[in-house]
Parts: sequence; C-alpha cells; structure tokens
Amino acid sequence: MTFSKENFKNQFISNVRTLSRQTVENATKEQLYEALAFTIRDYVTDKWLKTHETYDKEGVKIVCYLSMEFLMGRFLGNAILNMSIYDEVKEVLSELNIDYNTIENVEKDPGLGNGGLGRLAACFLDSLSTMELPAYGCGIRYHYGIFEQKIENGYQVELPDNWLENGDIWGVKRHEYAQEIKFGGTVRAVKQPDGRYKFIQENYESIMAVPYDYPVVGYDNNTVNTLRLWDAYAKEAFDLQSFNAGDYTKAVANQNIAKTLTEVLYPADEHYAGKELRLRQQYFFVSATIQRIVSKYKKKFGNDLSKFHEKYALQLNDTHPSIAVAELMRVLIDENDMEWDEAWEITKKCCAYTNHTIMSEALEKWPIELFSRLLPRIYMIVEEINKRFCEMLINRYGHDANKIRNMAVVADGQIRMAYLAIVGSHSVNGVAALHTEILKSQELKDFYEVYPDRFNNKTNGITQRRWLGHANPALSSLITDTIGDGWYKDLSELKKLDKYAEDKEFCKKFMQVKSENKKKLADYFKQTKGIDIDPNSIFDIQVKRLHEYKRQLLNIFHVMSLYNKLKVFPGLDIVPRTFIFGAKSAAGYSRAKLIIKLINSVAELVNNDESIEGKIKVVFAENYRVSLAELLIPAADVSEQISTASKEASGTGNMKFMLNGAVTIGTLDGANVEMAQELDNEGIFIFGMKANEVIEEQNKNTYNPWDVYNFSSDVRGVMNMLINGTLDPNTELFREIYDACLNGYNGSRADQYYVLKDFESYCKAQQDIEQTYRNKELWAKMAVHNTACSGKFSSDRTIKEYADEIWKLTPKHIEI
Ligand code: 26V
Repeated sequence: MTFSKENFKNQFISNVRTLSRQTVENATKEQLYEALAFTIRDYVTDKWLKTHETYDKEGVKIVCYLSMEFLMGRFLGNAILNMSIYDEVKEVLSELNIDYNTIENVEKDPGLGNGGLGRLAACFLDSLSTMELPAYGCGIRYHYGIFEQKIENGYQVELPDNWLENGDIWGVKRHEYAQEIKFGGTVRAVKQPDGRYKFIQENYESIMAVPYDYPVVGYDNNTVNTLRLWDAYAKEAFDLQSFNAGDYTKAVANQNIAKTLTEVLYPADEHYAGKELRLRQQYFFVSATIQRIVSKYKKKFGNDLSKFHEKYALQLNDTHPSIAVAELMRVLIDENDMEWDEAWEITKKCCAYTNHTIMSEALEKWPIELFSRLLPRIYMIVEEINKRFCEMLINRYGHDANKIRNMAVVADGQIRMAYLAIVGSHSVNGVAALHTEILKSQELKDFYEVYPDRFNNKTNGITQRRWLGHANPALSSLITDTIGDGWYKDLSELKKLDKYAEDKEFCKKFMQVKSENKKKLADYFKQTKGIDIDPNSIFDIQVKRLHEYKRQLLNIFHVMSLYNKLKVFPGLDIVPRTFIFGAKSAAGYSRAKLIIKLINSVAELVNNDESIEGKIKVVFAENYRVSLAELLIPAADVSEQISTASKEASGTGNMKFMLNGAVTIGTLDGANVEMAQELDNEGIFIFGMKANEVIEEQNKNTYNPWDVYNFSSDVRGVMNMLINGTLDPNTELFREIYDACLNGYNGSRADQYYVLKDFESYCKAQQDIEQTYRNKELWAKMAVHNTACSGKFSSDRTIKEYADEIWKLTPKHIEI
C-alpha cells in the first residue's frame, strides 16, 4: 500500500467510523488518536511483513539486542516522521479541523526503562532500522513502566504508570511463538550409553512466555525491524491436579507468579538489590529469546547448530541479560546434544557485553543460594564455566589465590554477572572513550590483562530523527533549508553549518527558533504549574535521573549562592536565569528524594521573594520522561552535565542538548570529553576535577571539605542556609545533606562526590557563561557551533561501529 494523501484521508475517516462509531467532527481526541494510529499502522504493516519475509528468504545474520529496558517514547509521531509523511498527515488533519499535536499528546509514553541505558536501546533500534540492519530488540512487556512522578509539598510521590490502560495499538501478540520457561525443581543426571550425562530438570514450575511484537520503522526506507517484548502467562489457568487434591495455594501459585513476573519495571537504576523477582525477569526473557532463535534457526537451517553464530549475534545491554551465556550453553548441550567445547566456542562467538556503569552499587552479584534454587541447571553450568576459567587462570598465574578469588565468576557465596558476561563473550565494550579507559585500567584491569583483544570502545550516540527531526521541527526546517536534508541519514552533514556560525542572518534565525521553543516551554510551565518564567532569561537545564554522582546538588548550591548574593546586593546586575530541573529518584533512595525536596524548597523561596525582582527562578519539571525531554531540550540555552569526573559512563542527554544548540557546562567526564574535542573547546565550559584527579583523591583519602568551608564564604553561606531555617521551619530537614557534605554520613566519606571541592570552579564557569551570554552574537555563534559539531554523536555512527566490529552484520535492503 503506497501512501497518498487521498487514500490516507479516506482510511482515517473510515477508521474513526468503524472503531468508535463516530463522525470525525464528534469524535473525542482519544478516538481520533486511535483511528490515526490504526491508519498509520496499516502502512507500517506492509513494510514489516516484507522485511521479515526478506530476512527469512535470504537467511541473513540477525542481531538480538537483549535489554531489560527499552525507553521508546511515543510510537505514533516517530512512525510518521520516519515514513516521511509528517507534512501530509498534518495537512489532512488540518483539513479536517484537527490539531495534530493535540492528537499526538493522547498517546501514553511507554516508559519501559529507567534512564540512559533504556533510552540508548531505543535510539539503537531506530538506527538499526534506518541503516537496514537486521535486528530484534528483545525485552520484557512490563505492565507498569517507570512510575509517574508527582510533586506534593515539594516531595516526590510515585504513582503507578499503567501505560496499557487504553489498549496496546502497536503491539501484536504472537501466541504461535510462545515458549515454556522453567524455574526451580531439581536436576537428575542420567548416564547415557556413550558414557555422557544427560541433565534433566524435574519438578519445576512452568511459566509461558508469549511475545508481543512492536514495529521499529526505519527512516525513508522499507525496513521495519521488531521490538519483541515477552509477557508471562500461567501454563494452565489452574493446576487441576493440585486443585483436586485440595492444595488451593499451589493451584493458583503459578498464576500468581505469572502475574507478578512482568508486572513492573524495577525503578532503582544503578542500584542492585538482589531481588528474586528481578532474577526471574532476567532469566524469563533471556530464555524465551534464546529458545525461540534456536528453534527458528533449526527450522531454517536444519538441526546442525555448529554455524549458529554465523546467523545470530547477541548484544548484552549491561549485565542484566548476561545469564544468556549460560542459557545458550544449556540449550546447545542439554537440548541439542552438543559437546561442551563446541558449545562454548559458539556461545563466545555469539555474545558480546556492554558495560554501562562503574558505580559499584550497580554491580549485579546473585547469592548462590537464590540462584541455584531458582535456576538449578543454569547454576551447574555457571559452576562449570567458573571451574574451567579458574583452571585457565591457574595455568597462567600459578596458584595465586588472591588473583583467582578476585577474578572468579563464583566466589564469596555469589555469582558475579559482569565476570560471567566477560568470560562468555568475544567483546566487552565501554560507552565512551574515557569510560573504556577506566574499565581497562581500573575496574576490569585483571580481565583486560587476560583478554586484551576483547576490550573495545563504542561511544554512545542518539538518533537525530527523534531528537532533532521530531523534537525540534522548526530547527530541522531551518537546517534543511540551509544545507539540505542529508543530515537525517548522515549527521556529519551538520558540519556544513559551521560556516554559518559566522553568518549573522543565519544566527538570527537560529536564535529565533530557540526563542520560540523557549516560549513554548514557558507556556507549558504556565499551564501545568501556574508559574511565570521569562523567555528572555537564560534557560539553564539539568534533566536526568537523580543521583548523587550526577550532582544536582552542585547546581542547586550555585543557585543558593546566587540568591544569597542578590540578598546582599539587591542591585546586582546579573542576566536573568531560569534554572530548570527534571529528575526521578528511585523510590527507596532517600538521599535523592531529599535533594528533590531541597530543589523545591529553594524554588519556593526564590520564586516568591520579590526583593530579587525575578532575576532568578527555579522550576522543577514534574515527571521527566521522553515526551517531556522533547519539549525541554530544544528550549535549552545551557545544558548541565556536571557529574563527578569518572562516574558518568557516557551520558546521552549531553548529546541531545548539543544537537539542539545548547551550550554545555560540564566536567571532563563520559562523552563530554569527546564533545569538547569535537567542539575544539569552543562553546563548552569545562570545570572541576579531572577523572584521574578524582581517582587519585579517592585512593589517597586526604581531602577534608572543612578546608573548603573555612576558605569560602560562599560555601559557608550555602551550608548555613541548609540548617538555619531559611528554607524550612524545620531546621533539621536538610541536616543530612549538610552532614553528608561536611562530616560524612552513615559510613560514607564527607563530600564523597566532591561537590564542595568543585564548587568554586563551577561558579567561575557559570560566570563565564553569563558574560558570554551578554554578547548575543558570540552566544549565537557558539550555539550554532554546537549543532554543527554534533555529527559524531549520532547513534548511526555508533551502530555502524557495533555492526562492523562486533556483530559482523551487513545491511539488507528491503525491496517493495
Ligand atoms: C542497574 C539496575 C540495578 C538493579 C535495579 C534496576 C537497574 C536498572 C539499571 C541499572 C544500570 C544502569 C546503568 C545505566 O543506566 N548506565 C547509563 O548508561 C547510559 C547509556 O550507556 C550512559 O549514557 C550513562 O552514563 C550511564 O549512567
């Protein structure tokens, strides 16, 4: 079915009629959304079928991107943009007196991820389809995504996010591919005539995994790949045997497990908690994926699995799916009679592991007790992997007990999932150059020594289709009018804009777009929060998960010190600024929640103090999510990327802001380092300790924040404000933050993320920014320069590197 405006219009009108028995004039916006989504889905379906038909017929190699999280954002707008029918759809709707944006906003934002890692997976899928690379995203169909955040009295309150409430228009349920997943029970070894053992899992409980497929539409081509999310169902609604025997509890137990398994996404990002349900989720989707691809392979290529790795690559998005190493071994050995050594070679050739954090709290280590009880056969395989790995180490290093204990996959009563992933993969990558270097020289030093060839870097990227094309249509048009539309598929084209940084006319237009985007955001805050912000003020934005290492505290301390200055010198000539924060905190992370309260208390104080004449304002944007990011990022003048150096593996928000012409204030951390390089240090304001200084300081442990306190009256002012009743009548409310900064709290070091240590340097960089902003021409030049230099940070570039160097995957053009 080819697209024509006329056909589209008729189909849309007819869908409104059949789906909701309404005329277009009388239909609600929800009904209109549904009809529009169905209409678009029809166009997608043709390409989708053709894509898979081609993959099947030609037996191409496919990558499975295994991830616990896919933070896709809304489907409709993205599909329309990628099919290049945005203008036509908008026109048809306006002919029918329908405002496209109102309809688009009806769609619930599928928040099946926490933050950077989940959004990266979504950007990767977009790039894979656009570059015509055969791929599946494989994950879990959580019924509840990341919680919806409300701010009540300055505190975060979490509400369930029932994203499926109004149906699931984009998901296609595939009963025919259901897989049985086995938990628990015992393993019986049976000696076979040839002397080998066969291992049989018995008395287990079964859960059925049923996939839902979602289309991933490539830009301006016919490729539609699949995001396959597995949902859990009880094998039999009732276990009749138990029921008849009077064991009601057991009879419904399966049902309960099935219900809870895919119920909710774990919302604690970068914090490992060792919860049984989480391990169940991991094995559930990994086992379903592997069983499915092995059986599909056999159907296509026969029962000989010796070339399996030539047809499937498995990319492990962090350690969460690293159980895949053992599950693939199990399927090859137990279910297909392969010998260990051959299975091991194939497994290593299939698997590749991406590390996304060096935060030790995030390291997954499962207790043997739990792991072996839930996955008895998988545990045996992990033990065997560990035994062979340790033997290899002994061969190499002799009986160096410390070395072996430090590196073992199973030690201290735990299974270390990162080590399992490294040992069972042919590739281990970090997500920015600095991050990979830190992995090699610190966290994974021992493994780098043993497997130097496995380690490589893949600097993250973002899709320009969503983060410029869709999020910032006005800037997209300006760019396309100036240098053509090649940037949609090749972001390095933006380099051509650099010469326009000198062109006053162009810069003026560029800043006009920014100004319009700022007005739109100001309207949003007026409508949703009733707050007035000045579109002419500097929009300074920090949006990301709330975490101490990301240092939202540093930002709000700077605001507090500015406020203190304005109180002392009311006439102080500063450029008006609006500080915008957006962040969800893990529900159980009390320090992070207190920081949210602090930001809101500062906002309350500053926004209502007439004596400072509105020179600074603070806004907490509630419920930060993909769709809100699409509104916020295009409106930013200043992008805050201020993590403690060495702690942020890459960051991807930093790239989105840069692409949209914001100027960064940041540390030399994660991908900021590479951004500064691309920019030639123009239009980026770097401050603070370097990664090696942080690491050295951590080792020395001689830093005393009281020295900073005694030296700086600004710091004293801010610290006092935390406990002197200015922010809250309860003077003890923020005592914990005060103590964490100055004295250490609950066993952690004083100022462990060096907020006070970097404070002065940060304030200096903020002053530089203000001075630069006063020079409108210089500022515009820097903004344009940022967009022009952001080409490297397309996820297309990242995916090409993965495909060429790790997956050995070639594009397959889909002909219609
Ligand atoms: C860990 C856990 C532990 C158990 C509970 C749920 C949960 C969820 C996520 C994680 C790992 C989070 C790691 C992560 O998101 N890292 C981020 O990855 C981005 C993409 O590579 C990168 O840009 C960010 O710098 C990095 O923090």
